Amino acid sequence: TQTQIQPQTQIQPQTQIQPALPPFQVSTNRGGLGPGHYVITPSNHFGSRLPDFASTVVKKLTTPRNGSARVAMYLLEIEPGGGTTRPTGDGFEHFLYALDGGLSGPFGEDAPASAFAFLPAGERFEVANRSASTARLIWVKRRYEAHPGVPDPAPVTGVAGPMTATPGSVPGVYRLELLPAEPSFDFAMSILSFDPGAVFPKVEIHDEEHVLYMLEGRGVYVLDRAHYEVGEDDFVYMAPYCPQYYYPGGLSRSAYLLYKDANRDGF
Ligand code: UGY
Ligand code: MN
Repeated sequence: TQTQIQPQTQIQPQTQIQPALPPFQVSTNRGGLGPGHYVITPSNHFGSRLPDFASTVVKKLTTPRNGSARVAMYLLEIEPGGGTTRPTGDGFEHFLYALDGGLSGPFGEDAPASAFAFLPAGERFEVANRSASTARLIWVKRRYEAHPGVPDPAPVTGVAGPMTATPGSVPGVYRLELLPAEPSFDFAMSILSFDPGAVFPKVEIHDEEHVLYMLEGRGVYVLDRAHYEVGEDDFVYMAPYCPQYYYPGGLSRSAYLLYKDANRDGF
């Protein structure tokens, strides 16, 4: 069975405030590494290739080689005509999120930006770019952690539509869950979005690991004792128990895609 995620509460689209802030300077290194965290910006990217992909530049934002991660996040830049050369993904569970439209894959043919798909462990996927421009895909991959008595999760596809408000969330902070909140799933994928000036309710310190990809806007991420200016297309890794706080900044809404391991006790 296939679960279709539907947005519930519509948030009013925000009026565009002009002028926009200037883009970050590519030559300015905002990236960095500290206790339990690192930040990678587009100016820090270094492209790799993977054997099951043709005409695709791979940015390995995190893998278990970082020492603590139990997850990988890749940014794939798939050129026109590029994509998988064979069904890929053997033995892992996967979450795919299209940053640009035009890709064909488990989320559908010629899918719009923000289409996504979850594939349970054991399923493989193919992806192709039949459009005329390069299209980017976020790929999250991890080993499934089964739990006795809990059924394995089913595939999920959807398109992350307008933001939905989570009951109990603070004013100006919205959270859209992309996967069902069921114990079958050993991770959550969410889109957190923030009105400018919204207050993140606390400095969090928790067992769960995060990988984060900035989808829009800008702000300041506090990781342990360090402050990082972050904006669209930046990546953040947070190890278990890394103190974390976000100051939404800029003149428009900011949003990020967030991975969090869930529903397991950490052993
Ligand atoms: O759910 C979370 O742990 C989330 N609030 N953390 C974060 O955005 N850094
Ligand atoms: Mn957190």
